[in-house]
Amino acid sequence: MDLCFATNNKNKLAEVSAQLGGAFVLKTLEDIGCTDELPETSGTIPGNSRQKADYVWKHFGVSCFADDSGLEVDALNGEPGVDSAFYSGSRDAGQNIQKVLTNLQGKPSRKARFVTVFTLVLHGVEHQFEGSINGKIVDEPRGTGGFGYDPVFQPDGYDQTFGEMAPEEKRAISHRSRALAKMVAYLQEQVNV
Ligand code: ITT
Repeated sequence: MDLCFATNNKNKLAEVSAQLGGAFVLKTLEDIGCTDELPETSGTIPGNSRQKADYVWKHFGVSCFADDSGLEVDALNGEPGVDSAFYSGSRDAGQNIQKVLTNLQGKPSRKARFVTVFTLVLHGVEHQFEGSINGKIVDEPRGTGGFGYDPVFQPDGYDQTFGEMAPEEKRAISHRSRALAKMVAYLQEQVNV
């Protein structure tokens, strides 16, 4: 079946399409003729995820899902959290990482987690699926893989940051893949794919 992934983030699209395999035909916003900026004004990750999926369903009538994600750092009271994309005031990953590292200077804890909330709107019926992974913020960026904060996030139990991992290694354990696995299990119960 066709499902639109309501994202403008090419890295999210690549990670999700690699994991979905052939079971669903993934449509992009471009495929459905959506060039609008999707709303993200709720102030929470689940709320923004819902806003993006609802917008596509209401305006385009297409079954779809959205991903809102963020990095939550304990010593920064959960920042950057819902503000992860624009933490430094720009989308530049290097500047966002630098702000996290600067704000963490002198803090005893470097514990953090990545969180993803998917909102699926299937023929108008909405469900949410969450995935997360715990880890820590390393002292300096390491690796060139992934995107966003991946070079400074080292998952618990691993020596490498997400930025140092191969795409399939990140995919095996990531917040996004955990949320996606829950959504795919739900979809397989609902529809004959
Ligand atoms: P869409 O809203 O179009 O999906 P976006 O990039 O604006 O794309 P978010 O609002 O969810 O997505 O912003 C989350 C930000 O958190 C994202 O821009 C990255 O900087 C960061 N992020 C999300 N997932 C990540 C991951 O798997 N690895 C590293 N950083 C991630």
